[in-house]
Amino acid sequence: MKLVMAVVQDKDSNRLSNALVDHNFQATKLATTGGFLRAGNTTFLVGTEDHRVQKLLDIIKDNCQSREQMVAPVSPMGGNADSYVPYPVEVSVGGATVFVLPVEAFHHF
Ligand code: 2BA
Repeated sequence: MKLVMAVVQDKDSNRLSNALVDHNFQATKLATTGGFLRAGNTTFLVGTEDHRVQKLLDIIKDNCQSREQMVAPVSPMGGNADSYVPYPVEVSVGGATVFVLPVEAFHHF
């Protein structure tokens, strides 16, 4: 068994939830925050059998798109002014950042 953790953009979260239900994957959604943009994103936890992992990755890939996002400059107050970028920078976010972890035990009481 594997635990798949997928960080996706909030905009894709409902579509992905629906697709997972349609394909009989059980998931838990966590409201999370990206460490770089400090904006909300959604992390899905999905436990599944090894032979269904590829199908799950395909569903995530099909339902999460990559988007350009502007990063507003953050004041260097008290920090290092050398790395301060005084203008907005565009970064490409997503579609999804996915981790696949082995599961040692699974209990459903
Ligand atoms: P954030 O940390 O808010 O990052 C948003 C986007 O900003 C990233 O998109 C990437 O394009 C850019 N970015 C992140 N750190 C950067 C840096 N130090 N310098 C320049 N650009 C940077 P994604 O790579 O698609 O990541 C989307 C979200 O997935 C991340 O949101 C974070 O919540 C999660 N994530 C990505 N890689 C991760 C990792 N190795 N471990 C845990 N979470 C991760």
